[in-house]
Amino acid sequence: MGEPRYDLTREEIQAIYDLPITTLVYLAQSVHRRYYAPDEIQMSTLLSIKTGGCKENCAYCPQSAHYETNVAAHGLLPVETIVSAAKEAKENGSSRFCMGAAWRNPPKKGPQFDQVLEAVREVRKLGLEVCTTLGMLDTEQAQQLAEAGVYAYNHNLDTSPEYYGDIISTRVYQDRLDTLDNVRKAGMTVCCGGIVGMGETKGDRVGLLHQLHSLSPHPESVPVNLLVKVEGTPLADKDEIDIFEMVRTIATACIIMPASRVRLSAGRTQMSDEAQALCFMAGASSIFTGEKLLTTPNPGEDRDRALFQRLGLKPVEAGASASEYASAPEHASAPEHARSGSDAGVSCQAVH
Ligand code: SAM
Ligand code: DTB
Ligand code: SF4
Repeated sequence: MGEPRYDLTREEIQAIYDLPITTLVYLAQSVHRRYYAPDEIQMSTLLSIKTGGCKENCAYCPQSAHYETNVAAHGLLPVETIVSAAKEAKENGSSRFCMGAAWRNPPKKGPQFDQVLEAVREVRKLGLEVCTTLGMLDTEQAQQLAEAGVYAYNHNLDTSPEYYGDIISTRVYQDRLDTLDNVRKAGMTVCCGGIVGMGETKGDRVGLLHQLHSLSPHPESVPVNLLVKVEGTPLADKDEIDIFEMVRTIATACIIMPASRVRLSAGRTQMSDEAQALCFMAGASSIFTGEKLLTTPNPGEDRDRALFQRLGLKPVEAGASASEYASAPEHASAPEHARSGSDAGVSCQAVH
């Protein structure tokens, strides 16, 4: 008691995932509202600061140099361009600004990495939480990013260890785990999740959830992406996945990582308003806003504003989530039993 659990087995997580959807969503929502206000959605904005030409061969990714896609590649953006995009994001209600670069790993020390560090310092000054996703990091790079003011580092495990090799062959699962370790040791928070709809089995989705659950501490934020099928990538013609698998993945993530903020990430353009609402009911409490994710379309401010209005949801104010997770005000004000870490236990009792 007192701490979230990290020891649920794959079978136990599978049993949660397989609950009748009514029970699953109810449990996820019950757990979620012990940690977070049920009507608040945190908004992040993405900017691709270096696009295309990536050496990795991630089968879903339009930015891989291994595939011919329509992405307009560009080198690292100037700091001023990044800062003006961050200002606009803040004006549009985002509390977190996430800079993504299509790198296998950022170049070692030198002008490019210095430019990233400068951009981080400048965006931080705007009062936004800074997130970066730049590929694999060594200990020193992680330390430098943390010192420059990076609050969260996004680095996804994407799928189960067993399916990983079918999706990416230019790196291994352990490479990702090593970077996550370096990020933790440098004191940044971890943003780590995956993709649903890549032709994986239900067992693979549960395998990913099990990996995320086993990270101690849990990733503070867990992005769940629905595959955006991009022409030219090997996954362009994958069959549509049943959207309830997305809902189940989100709900299970909320139950087994009770204090983590689960983000309904890529793929919202293909989802109906009703499907998105179901994801919020299943405990998703964060989205990416703006017309574009990194290179693919996103619903945009107008559609999101209309959806929030219909659903009675509101954005978390900029700056308010800077102390997200254990020290967040909503956690501090949660009743003691709610912070006792018994949530996953409650869910499991319901399962067994
Ligand atoms: N290169 C860095 C890396 O791989 O960590 C950072 C950028 S990468 C584009 C960030 C994440 O976006 C990937 O880990 C993947 O989960 C997600 N992603 C990329 N393409 C996607 C797609 N077509 N559909 C859904 N998610 C995607
Ligand atoms: C994450 O899990 N999803 C975001 C963010 N982390 C960096 C990226 C989604 C990218 C979707 C494809 C694209 O727009 O290029
Ligand atoms: Fe490169 Fe990241 Fe795309 Fe993989 S997901 S190809 S590492 S940009």
